[in-house]
Amino acid sequence: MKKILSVTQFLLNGLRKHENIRCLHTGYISHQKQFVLTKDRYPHIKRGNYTELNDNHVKFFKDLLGSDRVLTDPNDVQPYNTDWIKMVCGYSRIVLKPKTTEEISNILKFCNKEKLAVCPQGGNTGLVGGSVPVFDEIVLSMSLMNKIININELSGTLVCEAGCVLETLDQELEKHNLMMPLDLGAKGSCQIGGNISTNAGGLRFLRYGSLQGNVLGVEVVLANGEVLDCLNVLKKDNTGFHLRHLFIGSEGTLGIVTKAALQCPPRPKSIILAFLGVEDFESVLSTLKLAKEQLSETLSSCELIDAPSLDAVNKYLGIKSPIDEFPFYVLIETSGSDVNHDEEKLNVFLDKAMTRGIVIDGIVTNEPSKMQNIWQLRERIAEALLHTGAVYKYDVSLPVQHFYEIVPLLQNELKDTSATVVTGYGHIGDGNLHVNIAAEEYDQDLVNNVIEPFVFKWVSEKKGSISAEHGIGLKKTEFLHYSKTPEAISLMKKLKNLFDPSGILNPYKVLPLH
Ligand code: FAD
Ligand code: 2HG
Ligand code: ZN
Repeated sequence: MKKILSVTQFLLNGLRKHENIRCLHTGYISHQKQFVLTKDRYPHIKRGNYTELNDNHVKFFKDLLGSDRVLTDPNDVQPYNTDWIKMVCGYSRIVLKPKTTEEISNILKFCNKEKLAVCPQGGNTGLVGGSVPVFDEIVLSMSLMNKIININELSGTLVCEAGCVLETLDQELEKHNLMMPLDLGAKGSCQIGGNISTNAGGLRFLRYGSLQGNVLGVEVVLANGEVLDCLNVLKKDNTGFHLRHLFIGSEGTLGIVTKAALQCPPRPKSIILAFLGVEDFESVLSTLKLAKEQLSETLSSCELIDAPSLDAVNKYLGIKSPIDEFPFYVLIETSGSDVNHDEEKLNVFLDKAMTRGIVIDGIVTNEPSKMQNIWQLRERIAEALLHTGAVYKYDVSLPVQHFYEIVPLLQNELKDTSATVVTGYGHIGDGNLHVNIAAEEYDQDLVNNVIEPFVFKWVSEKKGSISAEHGIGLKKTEFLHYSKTPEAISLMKKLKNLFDPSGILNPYKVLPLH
């Protein structure tokens, strides 16, 4: 058995390597980065009173899973310690890769008894620092829990293990003329268990609604190892408390999602995509309103891209816009069962939008490869902005009339600082704005003293939410009070204590420290 290294030895071994920024579409982009450990970046967070990993613990895990599913080599463990945007970095020394619910149950029973902290990890595409350890928590990787259990064409339901990758599930469902009720830029890496644990929104929320609505049932392993079977596949079931909802969006703090049942809509036979250029934000709002009125049941997505976001995709990924430059671009997708009917509706919408001068230019296509190219302009903004060096991300819900106001305000507020670009884009059809602030280097003082006080105060004054879809994770725990009352936070803490009295599941995440 390999000896457990000291923290310093471990860090040196693991972090010495060149780091790669994970690229969801094209593999890996080589990009050397300086690591800062979370414990140094957030010094106010203190390690909890958890047991440190020792050789006996490692032996137990190896006996349970076999040596090949227990990673302890620092080079193997390192990718699990760092998040997708390379802003948080723990120093876990071990990654466990269970294949069954029973193995997870035995792992948690043991960890609970030994008071070993655990960080559940899916595809590690989370954007709020929830998916990686803060200190030396054991990483519980769900990647090998990747079996599809059942697809029922008649009822339109899917039952699968939590580690299935979203895109793989969608590809399998396609064979049955069904689709996943959610889609997001990270689909090639994120897992359904991670999606459920973050209650991910995405690009078709407007049409299919939230995972709270689409997840029919879950199987969960609780902190003490108990298996909670709520793997219902019925669409209607009002038998008391809806326990599954507690695990949807609780970011691995209440239990490990091991299996899930989802309702899956029929795959549309006709999809049409329009990419439109508009002159000002007023016209963006008018486009959205008109699209809802005219396209009604066929509208399946309405997304906003501002000029700085499109510039970043062009500059860093070399993807060109198919139309001239505009301050804003609106992407409208329709899906239905009859291409003539859908086209007719879209033509009426476009005709009205152009005649009224709301939309100035645009292209429309139903060719799959062209649609894919256009989607890349939207889906790869997050990836493009990573090339700037450092990105501060805010994911807010706002009343739609205030949707973009914060972007010019921030551009002004940050004009004499190290921030180089402030962009706003996102799911305008759902009132969910992504504000991304890019800089060459990360500056914690700028974040603590300028950006966060400004963003969170402004959003709460406008009665928005400080997290529309990415969650609270590690990064927003101290701002939860902007979106939840003291009574709600107190009840959340009581629930956490009920489910996980030793606090071993994803500590330091979601709930405020005090
Ligand atoms: P991870 O990142 O591994 O984990 C996320 C959280 O869930 C962590 O707290 C982790 O501990 C917990 N967790 C993971 N698996 C389990 C499990 N089985 N049981 C219990 N807890 C678990 N989010 C959106 O909502 N909408 C978007 O449009 C969107 N687009 C994105 C685009 C890109 C390019 C990227 C990088 C991210 C995007 N995200 C988006 C953010 C992210 O939340 C989602 O990618 C996804 O839901 C996370 O899934 P994951 O498997 O990667 O989970
Ligand atoms: C998206 O909609 C994702 O592209 C990522 O939610 C947003 O990186 C971001 O801020
Ligand atoms: Zn999003």
